[in-house]
Amino acid sequence: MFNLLAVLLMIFNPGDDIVIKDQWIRPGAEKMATALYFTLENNGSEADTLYAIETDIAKMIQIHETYSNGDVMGMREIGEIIIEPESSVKLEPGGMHIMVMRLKRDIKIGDEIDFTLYFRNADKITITAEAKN
Ligand SMILES: [Cu+2]
Repeated sequence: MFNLLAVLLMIFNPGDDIVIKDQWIRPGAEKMATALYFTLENNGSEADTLYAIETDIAKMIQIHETYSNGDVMGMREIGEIIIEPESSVKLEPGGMHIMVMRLKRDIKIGDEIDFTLYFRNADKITITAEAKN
């Protein structure tokens, strides 16, 4: 019975298929915007999707990508990030990032800011990002 339970837990526990690492946030000023970066690792056998992020530090938060169209560079909102099985996705300057907008207070170098990331399969994962340049 206990063995069966253990097996069921192994099958149904979302576990640590999704790992978030190397998270950091740029410093920013109250009412302005800044960006959060991290690497998403999917060690599971199914794709997962990051679809929302929450934080107490900002009034608005979006998943962004950077694009170039001829000479024009810009960024735009993408609704979600899909992480294929056995692969990783890196959010970095000049690429995908989490846009943290309308800050409620200044973020200074060394500050540690909490974020909650929501995934379709892995449910929610909380991370702490240190502010640095
Ligand atoms: Cu952006």
